[in-house]
Amino acid sequence: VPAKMEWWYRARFGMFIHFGSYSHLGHGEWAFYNENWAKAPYQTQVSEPFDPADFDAAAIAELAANAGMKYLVITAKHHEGYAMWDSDVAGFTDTTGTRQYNLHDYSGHRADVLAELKRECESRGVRFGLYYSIMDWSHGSQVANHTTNFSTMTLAARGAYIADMKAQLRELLDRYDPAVLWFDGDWCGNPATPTPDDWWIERDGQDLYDWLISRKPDLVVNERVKRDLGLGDFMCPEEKVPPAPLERPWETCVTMNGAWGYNQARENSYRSVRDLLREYVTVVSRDGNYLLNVGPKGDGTLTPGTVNVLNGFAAWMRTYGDS
Ligand code: JFZ
Repeated sequence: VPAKMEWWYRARFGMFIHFGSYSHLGHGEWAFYNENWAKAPYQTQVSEPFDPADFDAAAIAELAANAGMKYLVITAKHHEGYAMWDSDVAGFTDTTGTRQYNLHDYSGHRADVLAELKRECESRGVRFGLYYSIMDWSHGSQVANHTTNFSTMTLAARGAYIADMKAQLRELLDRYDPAVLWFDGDWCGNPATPTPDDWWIERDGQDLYDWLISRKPDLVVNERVKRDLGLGDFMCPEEKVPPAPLERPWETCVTMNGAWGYNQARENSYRSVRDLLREYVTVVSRDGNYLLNVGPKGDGTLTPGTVNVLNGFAAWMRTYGDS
């Protein structure tokens, strides 16, 4: 693997965290979409009460480190567009256009949870990464049909959106210096029958990757910087374990209980520690990385099921893991 990925390749095991203003709804990270996001008052009803007052970065980092996780990727922004940092990029306001749609300006939460978590991770030798959704249901260019449908955007609208997105990514790189940027949310509905006009899909993905690397040469980026085109530094099959090593470095991301964002209905559906450990060992035996997801509740606390799994990995690692 390229020199910049040596640490990532040896790490093998990371923690994924889906945490955002959807978390206090308890319906997973697509709660906004399912609750008909386009209704403006909805945003106020839903995001206002989000207050991760009990988010304990040290406790989370400690559980990750003890479980043998060598890196962590947390949602800086998921599809609904709520930024988990104090973003100043004008284009990302709430649907009424009056406030920046983020943890600081919209919900009035003072703490910088991403900075806290980065500090607690790195002091324990756990590298810090960020998930960023290319789709943003709050951005003016998309809120109408609350999905990124680049194929229906005008060239000007797409250019403006990409400029806003790069401005937010610049904030994340400058303020949190992430080791990994994990993208999702496609550039469009991937037009079913691409036309010669769709040449831009690949160009924008490659352009974004090149722009990121020019700013941070050792940044590790997943292929979903533009999905299915083999871009980025590693492949990310989701909830799937390939039968054999893949042609490029790869990482599979999995949930403990079928939910990425906290979903109250899945609280009795955790996979056993044994099952998850077997999957972890299988992934590593096929030369892959294993990104195991945690979905904190709205107040920032972890569920008992989550803590049980992480402690189970820690017990196994004490016996079989490498230091
Ligand atoms: C995406 C998100 O929509 C989801 O909310 C979560 O963040 C997950 C990690 O990523 O969901 C996907 C993305 C890609 C595939 C499936 C679900 N895929 O390629 O099969």
